[in-house]
Amino acid sequence: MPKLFFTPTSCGAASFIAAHKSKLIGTKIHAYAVDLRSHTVISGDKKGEDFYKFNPKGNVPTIVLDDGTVLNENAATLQWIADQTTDLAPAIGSSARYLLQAKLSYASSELHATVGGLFNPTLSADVKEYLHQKYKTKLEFLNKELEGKDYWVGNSFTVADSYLFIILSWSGYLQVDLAPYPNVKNFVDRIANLDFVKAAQADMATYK
Ligand SMILES: N[C@@H](CCC(=O)N[C@@H](CS)C(=O)NCC(=O)O)C(=O)O
Repeated sequence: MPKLFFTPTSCGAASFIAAHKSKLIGTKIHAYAVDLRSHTVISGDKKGEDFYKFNPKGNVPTIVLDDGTVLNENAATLQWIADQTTDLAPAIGSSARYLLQAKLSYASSELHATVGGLFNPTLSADVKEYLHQKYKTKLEFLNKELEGKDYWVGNSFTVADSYLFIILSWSGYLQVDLAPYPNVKNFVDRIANLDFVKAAQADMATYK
């Protein structure tokens, strides 16, 4: 069975939440929690193993397919998960599917890269301020994009929502107030309150 390596609050959680929603965890995907400080697997039959053994980059999400292929990068892992089922992404080849790919690329290369940088405790004040300003610009853009919308692409939850939700959920930890961006704040609150998201988060907490 393919293996998904994740942590409950990092971007790896986006893959877990999507896979859990579609009941893939335990049926088509075996999930393993990782400690990203020590790069060690901390759950299941791989507990205690060096995570670099599975992914030389040492980051999550990682999916190891049955043929040994190591899939990294949210844009790829999330689409692989979406393609194991029918309810997490628009059909392959449709305009909406390309839109989803564009959103995943934006989330990864622009949003995640900006917000992720703010977790570095050694940032100089200048760089920190630069990244905060950059994040504000992205939030202003997203606030317009999400106006009148429940989901980022189309009318139902997709893997793009899972990824966007996780990245935005780091705002509290980084002391970035989302109140000035009401459509963004409503998006985060709405996704956080979906039953299947709460169920996935509760399940992730049991992996130890
Ligand atoms: N470029 C990757 C970034 C993935 C990434 O930054 N993962 C973080 C967690 S959010 C991680 O595993 N960091 C630990 C490490 O790199 O050692 C993507 O777009 O998916």
